[in-house]
Amino acid sequence: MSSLFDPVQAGSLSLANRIVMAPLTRNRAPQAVPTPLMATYYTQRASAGLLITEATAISHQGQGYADVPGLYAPEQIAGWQGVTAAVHAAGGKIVTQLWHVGRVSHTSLQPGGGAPVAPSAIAAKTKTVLLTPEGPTFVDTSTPRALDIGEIPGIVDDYRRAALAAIEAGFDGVEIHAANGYLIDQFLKTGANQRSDAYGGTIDNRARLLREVTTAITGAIGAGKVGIRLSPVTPANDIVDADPQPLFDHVVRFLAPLGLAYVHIIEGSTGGPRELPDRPFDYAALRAAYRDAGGTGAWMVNNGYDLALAEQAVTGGADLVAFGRSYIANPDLVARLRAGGPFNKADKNTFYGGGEHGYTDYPTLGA
Ligand code: 8OZ
Repeated sequence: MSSLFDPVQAGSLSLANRIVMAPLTRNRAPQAVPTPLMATYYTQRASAGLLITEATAISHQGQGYADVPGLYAPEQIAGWQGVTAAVHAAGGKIVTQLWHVGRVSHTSLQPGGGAPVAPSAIAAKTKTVLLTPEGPTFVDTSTPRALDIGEIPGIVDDYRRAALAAIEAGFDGVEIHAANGYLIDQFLKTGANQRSDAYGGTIDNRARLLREVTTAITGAIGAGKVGIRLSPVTPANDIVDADPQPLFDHVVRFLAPLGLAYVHIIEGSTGGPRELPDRPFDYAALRAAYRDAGGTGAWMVNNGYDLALAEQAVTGGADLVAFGRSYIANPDLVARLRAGGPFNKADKNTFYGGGEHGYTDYPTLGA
């Protein structure tokens, strides 16, 4: 029987164990350029089977928060090269999470101070983070404008170019961020998508952007280097779908034959409850649909896992378990899980923005 500490193959990625550092937004990349401090942070965590970077904007338009990194300009690629080289020197594997926020943005972060873009002109009742001299400040997101259908090929191409930039930057692969109420999830779900063209209405139409982005990226860098993150029922960023089970059944049946490295599922409410009474979802059925359709990628689960729950998931057939807040506070999480603890507690006050404190100064075992 597999254990959390056994090696596993995920597409072209040979991973030393099944413990994954989940993508975590930390807002420490001024001008969207990754820094040497970020290289230190990721390298401290390189004993994970896989590191997934914080969400990384594929374009200026795709950015929705202050000081999150990008992957569309030469200086950003150079910054990421510093990160990947250091992680690889420490024996780690690292993919980057490709991100377009869609409507979850603010005019002050958009090119020319324009409105954020979305499937439909419906504002998300959610906040974004701007950094002020007083520190991180949460503000309402701006009302978006609906994308013209003629703009969508350009966005798909931004994803493709960002995937190529990721390879140039030395990443082992990419994760498509199709979760948490950002652009791809906005297209998928009825709460944000009221289009009447080929990108709205039916499940097939609402999943079109996801299919186009995935196809463009796998065509550019090879499916074995590509993972995707989905969150069928999270209410994060004010997203909702009227009937998520058939929607995500469609999505995983599309993904199955592609030969992806992995499918990454957020169970329940991102960073919150794993079960939502008003949003039931059958994750076992979702995995069965993926396998039934021939999907051979690793199945990665996430949200609120501790050691016992993670071991239980792996025993039950999950291939990888992603840890978020535990990875903020425990750079040596693999060693701590092996030892059965103890675990440092993450300090919420230093999640978003700032410097070394609460970032690279969490102690390792025995330190
Ligand atoms: C927390 C703060 C800002 C962004 C996500 C990228 O939820 C995020 C995010 C999380 O996927």
